[in-house]
Amino acid sequence: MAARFDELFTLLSRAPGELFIQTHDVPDPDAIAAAHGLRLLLKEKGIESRIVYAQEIEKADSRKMLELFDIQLWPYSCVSDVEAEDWVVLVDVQKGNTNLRCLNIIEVASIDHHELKADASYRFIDVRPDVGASSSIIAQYYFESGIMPSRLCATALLYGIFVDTDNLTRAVSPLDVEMFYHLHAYSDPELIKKIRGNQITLDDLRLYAEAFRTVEVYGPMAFLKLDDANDGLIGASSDIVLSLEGVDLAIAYSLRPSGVKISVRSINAAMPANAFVRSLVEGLGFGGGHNHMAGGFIPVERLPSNKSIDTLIKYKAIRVLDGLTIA
Ligand SMILES: [Mn+2]
Repeated sequence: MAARFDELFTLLSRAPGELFIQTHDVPDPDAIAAAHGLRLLLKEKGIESRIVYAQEIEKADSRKMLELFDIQLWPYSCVSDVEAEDWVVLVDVQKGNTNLRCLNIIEVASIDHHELKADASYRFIDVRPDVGASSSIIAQYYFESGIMPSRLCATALLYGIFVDTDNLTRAVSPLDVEMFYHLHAYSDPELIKKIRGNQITLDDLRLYAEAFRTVEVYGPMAFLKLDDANDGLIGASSDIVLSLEGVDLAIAYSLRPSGVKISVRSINAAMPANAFVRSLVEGLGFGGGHNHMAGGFIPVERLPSNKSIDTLIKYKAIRVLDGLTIA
Protein backbone atom coordinates (compact mmCIF):
# COMPACT_ATOMS: atom_id res chain seq x y z
CA MET A 1 0.00 0.00 0.00
CA ALA A 2 2.94 2.32 0.51
CA ALA A 3 3.07 2.15 -3.24
CA ARG A 4 -0.18 4.14 -3.43
CA PHE A 5 1.25 7.41 -2.20
CA ASP A 6 4.56 6.74 -3.98
CA GLU A 7 2.62 6.35 -7.18
CA LEU A 8 0.74 9.61 -6.58
CA PHE A 9 3.94 11.40 -5.63
CA THR A 10 5.75 10.20 -8.76
CA LEU A 11 2.88 11.38 -10.91
CA LEU A 12 2.51 14.79 -9.24
CA SER A 13 6.23 15.47 -9.26
CA ARG A 14 5.90 15.55 -13.03
CA ALA A 15 3.13 18.17 -13.00
CA PRO A 16 3.82 20.46 -15.95
CA GLY A 17 2.11 23.51 -14.44
CA GLU A 18 0.57 24.54 -11.15
CA LEU A 19 -0.99 21.91 -8.89
CA PHE A 20 -4.38 22.38 -7.23
CA ILE A 21 -6.34 20.32 -4.75
CA GLN A 22 -10.12 20.54 -4.96
CA THR A 23 -12.91 19.19 -2.75
CA HIS A 24 -16.67 19.34 -3.26
CA ASP A 25 -18.12 22.84 -3.37
CA VAL A 26 -19.33 22.97 0.23
CA PRO A 27 -16.38 21.38 2.00
CA ASP A 28 -17.13 19.57 5.25
CA PRO A 29 -14.58 18.79 7.97
CA ASP A 30 -13.50 15.51 6.31
CA ALA A 31 -12.95 17.16 2.93
CA ILE A 32 -11.07 20.08 4.47
CA ALA A 33 -8.86 17.87 6.67
CA ALA A 34 -8.07 15.42 3.87
CA ALA A 35 -7.22 18.16 1.35
CA HIS A 36 -5.09 19.98 3.91
CA GLY A 37 -3.35 16.77 5.02
CA LEU A 38 -2.52 15.93 1.42
CA ARG A 39 -1.20 19.43 0.75
CA LEU A 40 1.14 19.27 3.75
CA LEU A 41 2.33 15.77 2.88
CA LEU A 42 3.13 16.84 -0.67
CA LYS A 43 4.85 19.96 0.65
CA GLU A 44 6.96 17.78 2.95
CA LYS A 45 8.08 15.91 -0.15
CA GLY A 46 8.83 19.13 -2.02
CA ILE A 47 5.63 19.55 -4.06
CA GLU A 48 3.72 22.83 -3.70
CA SER A 49 -0.03 22.97 -4.22
CA ARG A 50 -3.06 25.11 -3.41
CA ILE A 51 -6.46 24.04 -2.14
CA VAL A 52 -9.26 25.77 -4.01
CA TYR A 53 -12.90 26.02 -3.03
CA ALA A 54 -16.10 27.57 -4.34
CA GLN A 55 -18.73 28.69 -1.95
CA GLU A 56 -18.30 30.01 1.49
CA ILE A 57 -17.85 27.41 4.20
CA GLU A 58 -21.28 26.87 5.67
CA LYS A 59 -20.85 25.00 8.90
CA ALA A 60 -19.48 26.72 11.96
CA ASP A 61 -17.09 23.88 12.79
CA SER A 62 -15.73 23.83 9.24
CA ARG A 63 -15.00 27.55 9.47
CA LYS A 64 -13.47 27.13 12.91
CA MET A 65 -11.22 24.37 11.55
CA LEU A 66 -9.53 26.81 9.19
CA GLU A 67 -8.68 29.07 12.10
CA LEU A 68 -7.74 26.44 14.70
CA PHE A 69 -5.72 24.22 12.38
CA ASP A 70 -4.18 27.03 10.36
CA ILE A 71 -5.61 25.75 7.09
CA GLN A 72 -5.31 27.82 3.95
CA LEU A 73 -7.86 27.72 1.15
CA TRP A 74 -7.82 29.75 -2.04
CA PRO A 75 -10.95 30.91 -3.90
CA TYR A 76 -11.63 29.43 -7.33
CA SER A 77 -10.91 32.81 -8.88
CA CYS A 78 -7.21 32.11 -8.39
CA VAL A 79 -7.54 29.39 -11.04
CA SER A 80 -9.29 31.67 -13.53
CA ASP A 81 -6.13 32.59 -15.38
CA VAL A 82 -5.34 28.95 -15.83
CA GLU A 83 -2.65 27.60 -17.94
CA ALA A 84 -3.90 24.59 -19.85
CA GLU A 85 -1.24 22.40 -18.29
CA ASP A 86 -2.31 22.94 -14.67
CA TRP A 87 -3.48 19.86 -12.78
CA VAL A 88 -6.03 19.29 -10.08
CA VAL A 89 -6.29 16.44 -7.55
CA LEU A 90 -9.86 15.80 -6.40
CA VAL A 91 -10.26 14.93 -2.73
CA ASP A 92 -13.45 13.54 -1.14
CA VAL A 93 -15.18 13.90 -4.52
CA GLN A 94 -15.04 12.59 -8.10
CA LYS A 95 -15.55 14.02 -11.56
CA GLY A 96 -19.18 14.28 -12.57
CA ASN A 97 -20.49 15.03 -9.08
CA THR A 98 -23.14 17.74 -9.15
CA ASN A 99 -21.46 19.49 -6.23
CA LEU A 100 -18.13 19.89 -7.99
CA ARG A 101 -17.39 22.94 -10.05
CA CYS A 102 -15.50 22.14 -13.23
CA LEU A 103 -12.29 24.17 -13.32
CA ASN A 104 -11.43 23.31 -16.90
CA ILE A 105 -8.07 21.93 -15.96
CA ILE A 106 -6.96 18.33 -16.01
CA GLU A 107 -8.38 16.22 -13.18
CA VAL A 108 -5.33 14.08 -12.83
CA ALA A 109 -6.28 12.16 -9.68
CA SER A 110 -9.13 11.39 -7.30
CA ILE A 111 -8.88 10.27 -3.68
CA ASP A 112 -12.32 9.55 -2.31
CA HIS A 113 -14.46 7.25 -0.21
CA HIS A 114 -17.78 7.65 -2.03
CA GLU A 115 -19.18 5.15 -4.55
CA LEU A 116 -16.92 4.80 -7.55
CA LYS A 117 -18.30 6.80 -10.46
CA ALA A 118 -18.69 4.77 -13.63
CA ASP A 119 -16.99 7.34 -15.83
CA ALA A 120 -13.89 7.57 -13.65
CA SER A 121 -10.73 8.10 -15.66
CA TYR A 122 -7.70 9.52 -13.94
CA ARG A 123 -3.98 8.98 -14.06
CA PHE A 124 -4.17 8.11 -10.37
CA ILE A 125 -7.23 6.87 -8.55
CA ASP A 126 -7.74 5.78 -4.96
CA VAL A 127 -11.47 5.47 -4.39
CA ARG A 128 -12.45 3.24 -1.48
CA PRO A 129 -16.21 3.19 -0.84
CA ASP A 130 -15.73 0.85 2.12
CA VAL A 131 -13.77 3.50 4.06
CA GLY A 132 -15.65 5.96 6.29
CA ALA A 133 -13.59 9.10 5.67
CA SER A 134 -11.14 10.50 3.13
CA SER A 135 -9.09 11.65 6.12
CA SER A 136 -8.36 7.98 6.90
CA ILE A 137 -6.91 7.43 3.42
CA ILE A 138 -4.67 10.50 3.73
CA ALA A 139 -3.58 9.44 7.24
CA GLN A 140 -2.58 6.08 5.80
CA TYR A 141 -0.45 7.86 3.17
CA TYR A 142 1.44 9.54 6.01
CA PHE A 143 2.08 6.48 8.15
CA GLU A 144 2.96 4.22 5.26
CA SER A 145 5.46 6.67 3.86
CA GLY A 146 7.02 7.07 7.30
CA ILE A 147 6.18 10.77 7.57
CA MET A 148 4.53 11.85 10.81
CA PRO A 149 1.80 14.48 10.55
CA SER A 150 2.23 17.66 12.57
CA ARG A 151 0.15 17.96 15.72
CA LEU A 152 -2.29 20.34 14.04
CA CYS A 153 -2.58 18.20 10.93
CA ALA A 154 -3.07 14.97 12.92
CA THR A 155 -5.81 16.66 14.93
CA ALA A 156 -7.56 17.92 11.80
CA LEU A 157 -7.49 14.43 10.23
CA LEU A 158 -8.72 12.90 13.47
CA TYR A 159 -11.62 15.34 13.50
CA GLY A 160 -12.39 14.57 9.84
CA ILE A 161 -12.71 10.86 10.67
CA PHE A 162 -14.71 11.70 13.77
CA VAL A 163 -17.30 13.72 11.84
CA ASP A 164 -17.68 11.54 8.73
CA THR A 165 -18.09 8.35 10.75
CA ASP A 166 -20.40 10.01 13.30
CA ASN A 167 -18.01 9.36 16.19
CA LEU A 168 -16.85 6.01 14.77
CA THR A 169 -20.37 4.60 14.53
CA ARG A 170 -21.39 5.17 10.88
CA ALA A 171 -19.89 3.35 7.87
CA VAL A 172 -16.75 2.84 9.92
CA SER A 173 -14.10 0.48 8.52
CA PRO A 174 -11.08 -1.13 10.21
CA LEU A 175 -8.89 1.46 8.44
CA ASP A 176 -10.81 4.35 10.04
CA VAL A 177 -10.37 2.85 13.50
CA GLU A 178 -6.71 2.08 12.92
CA MET A 179 -5.98 5.58 11.61
CA PHE A 180 -7.99 7.15 14.43
CA TYR A 181 -5.80 5.22 16.87
CA HIS A 182 -2.54 6.20 15.16
CA LEU A 183 -3.52 9.86 14.77
CA HIS A 184 -4.63 10.02 18.35
CA ALA A 185 -1.02 9.71 19.55
CA TYR A 186 -0.10 12.87 17.60
CA SER A 187 -3.25 14.90 18.19
CA ASP A 188 -4.19 17.68 20.57
CA PRO A 189 -7.25 16.76 22.68
CA GLU A 190 -7.73 20.40 23.71
CA LEU A 191 -8.25 21.40 20.09
CA ILE A 192 -10.80 18.65 19.59
CA LYS A 193 -12.67 19.93 22.62
CA LYS A 194 -12.51 23.46 21.26
CA ILE A 195 -13.86 22.52 17.86
CA ARG A 196 -16.59 20.38 19.39
CA GLY A 197 -17.61 23.48 21.29
CA ASN A 198 -17.94 25.46 18.04
CA GLN A 199 -20.20 23.25 15.99
CA ILE A 200 -23.16 25.51 15.42
CA THR A 201 -24.04 29.18 15.50
CA LEU A 202 -26.92 30.79 17.36
CA ASP A 203 -28.76 31.17 14.06
CA ASP A 204 -28.30 27.45 13.47
CA LEU A 205 -29.76 26.71 16.88
CA ARG A 206 -32.85 28.77 16.02
CA LEU A 207 -33.23 26.89 12.75
CA TYR A 208 -32.99 23.59 14.62
CA ALA A 209 -35.63 24.68 17.07
CA GLU A 210 -38.00 25.60 14.25
CA ALA A 211 -37.20 22.43 12.30
CA PHE A 212 -37.81 20.10 15.22
CA ARG A 213 -41.31 21.51 15.56
CA THR A 214 -42.07 20.19 12.06
CA VAL A 215 -41.05 16.59 12.82
CA GLU A 216 -43.67 14.04 11.86
CA VAL A 217 -43.25 10.33 12.52
CA TYR A 218 -44.80 7.64 10.34
CA GLY A 219 -43.80 4.22 11.66
CA PRO A 220 -40.02 3.85 11.38
CA MET A 221 -39.81 6.98 9.24
CA ALA A 222 -39.55 10.63 10.29
CA PHE A 223 -39.97 13.81 8.23
CA LEU A 224 -38.28 17.07 8.97
CA LYS A 225 -38.71 20.36 7.17
CA LEU A 226 -36.16 23.13 7.25
CA ASP A 227 -36.21 26.60 5.80
CA ASP A 228 -33.39 27.63 3.57
CA ALA A 229 -30.84 25.66 5.62
CA ASN A 230 -27.31 24.71 4.66
CA ASP A 231 -26.28 21.12 3.93
CA GLY A 232 -24.39 20.62 7.16
CA LEU A 233 -27.35 21.68 9.23
CA ILE A 234 -29.72 19.41 7.36
CA GLY A 235 -27.40 16.46 8.03
CA ALA A 236 -26.88 17.28 11.67
CA SER A 237 -30.58 17.75 12.37
CA SER A 238 -31.37 14.47 10.58
CA ASP A 239 -28.95 12.72 12.90
CA ILE A 240 -30.80 14.06 15.92
CA VAL A 241 -34.14 12.92 14.49
CA LEU A 242 -32.61 9.48 13.84
CA SER A 243 -31.76 9.21 17.50
CA LEU A 244 -35.52 9.22 18.23
CA GLU A 245 -36.71 5.92 19.64
CA GLY A 246 -38.26 3.74 16.95
CA VAL A 247 -37.13 5.95 14.04
CA ASP A 248 -34.77 4.27 11.53
CA LEU A 249 -35.05 6.64 8.60
CA ALA A 250 -35.00 10.43 8.56
CA ILE A 251 -36.13 12.42 5.55
CA ALA A 252 -35.17 16.07 5.79
CA TYR A 253 -36.04 18.60 3.14
CA SER A 254 -35.17 22.20 2.80
CA LEU A 255 -36.98 24.76 0.68
CA ARG A 256 -34.57 27.03 -1.11
CA PRO A 257 -35.17 29.68 -3.74
CA SER A 258 -33.55 27.37 -6.31
CA GLY A 259 -35.54 24.28 -5.35
CA VAL A 260 -35.97 21.57 -2.75
CA LYS A 261 -32.93 19.93 -1.23
CA ILE A 262 -33.60 16.45 0.16
CA SER A 263 -31.43 14.52 2.59
CA VAL A 264 -32.18 10.99 3.75
CA ARG A 265 -30.39 9.05 6.46
CA SER A 266 -31.02 5.47 7.46
CA ILE A 267 -29.81 3.20 10.22
CA ASN A 268 -31.71 0.19 8.89
CA ALA A 269 -30.20 -1.71 5.94
CA ALA A 270 -33.71 -2.83 4.92
CA MET A 271 -34.58 0.85 4.33
CA PRO A 272 -31.82 2.09 2.03
CA ALA A 273 -31.53 5.89 1.98
CA ASN A 274 -30.52 5.96 -1.70
CA ALA A 275 -33.65 4.03 -2.75
CA PHE A 276 -35.82 6.59 -0.97
CA VAL A 277 -34.02 9.53 -2.54
CA ARG A 278 -34.26 8.04 -6.01
CA SER A 279 -38.02 7.61 -5.67
CA LEU A 280 -38.52 11.05 -4.14
CA VAL A 281 -36.80 12.85 -7.02
CA GLU A 282 -37.93 10.49 -9.78
CA GLY A 283 -38.97 12.39 -12.88
CA LEU A 284 -38.39 15.73 -11.14
CA GLY A 285 -34.75 16.08 -10.14
CA PHE A 286 -31.61 14.12 -9.37
CA GLY A 287 -30.07 12.34 -6.42
CA GLY A 288 -28.12 9.38 -5.12
CA GLY A 289 -25.80 8.22 -2.38
CA HIS A 290 -25.20 5.42 0.05
CA ASN A 291 -27.52 3.01 1.85
CA HIS A 292 -27.01 4.96 5.06
CA MET A 293 -26.93 8.46 3.61
CA ALA A 294 -28.21 9.97 0.40
CA GLY A 295 -29.24 13.31 -1.02
CA GLY A 296 -31.19 14.80 -3.88
CA PHE A 297 -32.46 18.01 -5.39
CA ILE A 298 -35.58 19.10 -7.25
CA PRO A 299 -35.09 22.38 -9.15
CA VAL A 300 -37.80 24.96 -8.54
CA GLU A 301 -38.96 24.90 -12.17
CA ARG A 302 -39.69 21.17 -11.91
CA LEU A 303 -41.85 21.46 -8.82
CA PRO A 304 -45.49 20.69 -9.62
CA SER A 305 -47.30 23.98 -9.05
CA ASN A 306 -50.63 22.41 -8.10
CA LYS A 307 -49.26 20.03 -5.45
CA SER A 308 -48.04 20.66 -1.95
CA ILE A 309 -44.40 19.72 -1.76
CA ASP A 310 -44.81 18.47 1.81
CA THR A 311 -47.60 16.10 0.83
CA LEU A 312 -45.77 15.01 -2.30
CA ILE A 313 -42.62 14.04 -0.40
CA LYS A 314 -44.54 12.24 2.31
CA TYR A 315 -46.77 10.42 -0.16
CA LYS A 316 -43.83 9.23 -2.24
CA ALA A 317 -41.86 8.13 0.82
CA ILE A 318 -44.79 6.21 2.29
CA ARG A 319 -45.21 4.43 -1.04
CA VAL A 320 -41.57 3.31 -0.92
CA LEU A 321 -41.92 2.22 2.69
CA ASP A 322 -45.03 0.18 1.93
CA GLY A 323 -43.18 -1.61 -0.85
CA LEU A 324 -40.40 -2.78 1.46
CA THR A 325 -40.21 -5.90 3.55
CA ILE A 326 -38.84 -4.77 6.85
CA ALA A 327 -37.75 -7.26 9.45
MN1 LIG B 1 -15.94 12.48 3.32
